[in-house]
Amino acid sequence: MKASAIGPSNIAFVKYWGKRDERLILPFNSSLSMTLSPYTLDNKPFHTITTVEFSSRLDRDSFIINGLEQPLDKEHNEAIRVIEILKELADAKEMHFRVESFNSFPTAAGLASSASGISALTVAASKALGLNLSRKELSVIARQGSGSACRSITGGLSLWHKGELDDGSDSYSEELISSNDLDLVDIVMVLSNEEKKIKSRAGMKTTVSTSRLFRSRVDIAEQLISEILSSIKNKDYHKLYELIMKESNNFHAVLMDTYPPIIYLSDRSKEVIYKVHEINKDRNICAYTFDAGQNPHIITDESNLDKVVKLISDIESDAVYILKPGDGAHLVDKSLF
Ligand code: 2P0
Repeated sequence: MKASAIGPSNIAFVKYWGKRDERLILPFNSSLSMTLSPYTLDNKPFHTITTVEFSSRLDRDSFIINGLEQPLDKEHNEAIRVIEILKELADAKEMHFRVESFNSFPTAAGLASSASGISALTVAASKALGLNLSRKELSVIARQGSGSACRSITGGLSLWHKGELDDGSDSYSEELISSNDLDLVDIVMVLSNEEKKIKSRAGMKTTVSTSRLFRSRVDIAEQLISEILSSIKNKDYHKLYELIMKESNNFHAVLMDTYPPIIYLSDRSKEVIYKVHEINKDRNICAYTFDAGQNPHIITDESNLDKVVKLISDIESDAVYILKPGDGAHLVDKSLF
């Protein structure tokens, strides 16, 4: 009863921020993201790989990330929640687990490590327990570990339907356009490996209870998603990049409107914003978008990739990862133990 899976990261074009149900992780608004390839263009790994074993012979639960045993406390309840749900489904409550996970990109720097980690865990653990779940079912379970993880269960352009039902069964991610049919690229610039000061989970809770601007974000989300989808389908990249940048700016404005304010962008992030607008002065050929961290994702398309890479090369950064769209979390043969 052992299986391994790779979980990819994803970058949201319309972001998730704020829960209408904290326990089931049900969002106020639907969100739209691009799942990222697990390897960069120059073949560097950019994903989480996780091996899970369940056995009644194990005498305790253990959870190892990047070689370090983790305390099984509140800090890691996202993973434990997913395991508990799956054990209950498989009627395997008495079994202990061993989980080993390896993250190949900087964690907690706003690079969606919970999305890759929880999606890999959900796929590996369900297989290890002998469950044969659909993408939709896997997505509903991953969501209950960490919201954005449900979007890494599916690939390409994925829409997390916010859903209406109280039990969350209609709040899941759906792949709208497969990775092969998207010619977008994400250039991830690591300006800093520093851990963010405010975790997303706590931050979004404060936003919901204190920000007056938050409501307007929720009100425009569905409309924005359909505009972004049309611009992708029509290959109207000039429009797409404008919509992506405006959405990122709106998100960070709502963070600033949170009380006390949440400020993820650094002076260096702002330099990137100005630089991108300079690059785009005649026509938009790329967009910046920032998650809960200072590191920019520069979105462009294959025809403009070389040009954009060259134009941003004078911005100092610790690392640059160029990622195409990829598939959702999937099983692999390789095992970590
Ligand atoms: C997103 N983020 O849509 C947004 C943009 C961060 C900024 O989803 O509490 O780690 O585990 O559901 O999924 C980060 O939130 O939060 C996130 P939980 P999660 O990608």
